[in-house]
Amino acid sequence: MNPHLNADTHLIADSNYIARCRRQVDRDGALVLKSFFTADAIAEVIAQSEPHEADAFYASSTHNVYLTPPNPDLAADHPFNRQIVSTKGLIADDEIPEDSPLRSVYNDATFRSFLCGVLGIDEIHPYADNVSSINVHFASKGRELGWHFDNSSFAVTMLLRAPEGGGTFEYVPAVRDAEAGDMAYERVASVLDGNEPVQQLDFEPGDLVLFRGRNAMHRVTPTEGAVTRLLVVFAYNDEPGIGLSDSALKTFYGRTS
Ligand SMILES: O=C(O)CCC(=O)C(=O)O
Ligand SMILES: [Fe+2]
Repeated sequence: MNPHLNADTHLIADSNYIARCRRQVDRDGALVLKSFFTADAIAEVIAQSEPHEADAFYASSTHNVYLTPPNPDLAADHPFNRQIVSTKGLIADDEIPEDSPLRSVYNDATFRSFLCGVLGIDEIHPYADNVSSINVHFASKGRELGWHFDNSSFAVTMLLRAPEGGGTFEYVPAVRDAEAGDMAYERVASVLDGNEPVQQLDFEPGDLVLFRGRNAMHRVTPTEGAVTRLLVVFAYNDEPGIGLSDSALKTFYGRTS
């Protein structure tokens, strides 16, 4: 069993436990497993990550909620083109040390088959590029992640350090059905204009969060206070050989390799 996980409370190899987690993700679109990572693992990852805050990449541009380039045939204030500000920074997979507990968990066969079982997928693979698989996000005072839909159907995250205030994960479930090609322009505008009720997902450092972010619109509010919010994102694909395009790499990482 992986030494960085609290295996006695989270029976990730147990089929009943997996089935229970799966029912919850299917019902809520999200699952929070409290204290999934050990306190030692969190402390070690913070110690390895903090010195890299100065090297973090901060995208200088804005984005739409779909994380795609704008469509010049539509008006600037069309929901497809409305520009969102995100100011958080990140360090990429190739900046995460080989001996990081994050790599040990990301690559763990039992953890991967747990994710497959919970998400109802047959296969799970890392990204084929060298930056996307494991990322650490930094949000110091005033920095935020604006409203968006994820490109991937699911996200796996772990908070390393909570800020004093702000840094709240807010979402509106089932805004669209991306698989059916639904762009949900009216509802997107309504969320951006603050006219939809918003839910909050509460999680603490060390909790594992699974979230279906392709159809739920979500954001993280600006950090308040002097403590930087630190969060890990584990990104996977359900097919092998998928990497981000050079233009996406430039946008999200500021470099292509
Ligand atoms: O920071 C978070 O809690 C969520 C991150 C997120 O939504 C993303 O990376 O797409
Ligand atoms: Fe997201």
